[in-house]
Amino acid sequence: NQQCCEKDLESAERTFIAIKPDGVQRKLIGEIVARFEKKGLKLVGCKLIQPSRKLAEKHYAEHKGKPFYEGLLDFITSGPVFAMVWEGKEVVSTARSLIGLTDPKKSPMNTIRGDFGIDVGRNIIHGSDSVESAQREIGLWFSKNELTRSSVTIEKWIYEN
Ligand code: IDP
Repeated sequence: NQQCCEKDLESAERTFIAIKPDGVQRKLIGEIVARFEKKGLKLVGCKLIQPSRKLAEKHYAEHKGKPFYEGLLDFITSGPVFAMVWEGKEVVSTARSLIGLTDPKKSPMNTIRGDFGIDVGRNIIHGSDSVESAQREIGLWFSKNELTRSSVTIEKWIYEN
């Protein structure tokens, strides 16, 4: 019924995913979006955006002071990023499984980084590492009116309850 679905939409877990400039330049947007869709996750917002230095600094604030920090900011601001918000049951950890490990060389095959990356500084994609980070990052990259709310009729074929 309507009430139950409205409540489900309010509480559904969301994560922030960004295809980094290397993934965009290498034409991997379609391949990556396909993997998330086929897993059963729901896309609730997306845009191609070249982030400002300020946005990149906020996004990667936890890494400030690390040796790779400045290079990471140069890289993430170097071209368009395909920013997305995905929704689903335990979507934060599910998305991290699809993405793989930080270092593509150590990341298993059949993960996005394992299949498409070699260097840690060119690892194709970002995914929030916790529900709290996801909320913070979604707020940084998207305004509320850029995100959609809809129930998808195939959900009963993906989730048991
Ligand atoms: P994550 O993206 O898998 O969550 P984090 O440790 O949060 O990994 O690091 C953020 C990003 O910083 C990585 O995705 C990678 O692009 C970059 N990075 C992390 N460690 C290194 C490094 O040792 N050298 C170069 N870049 C790094």
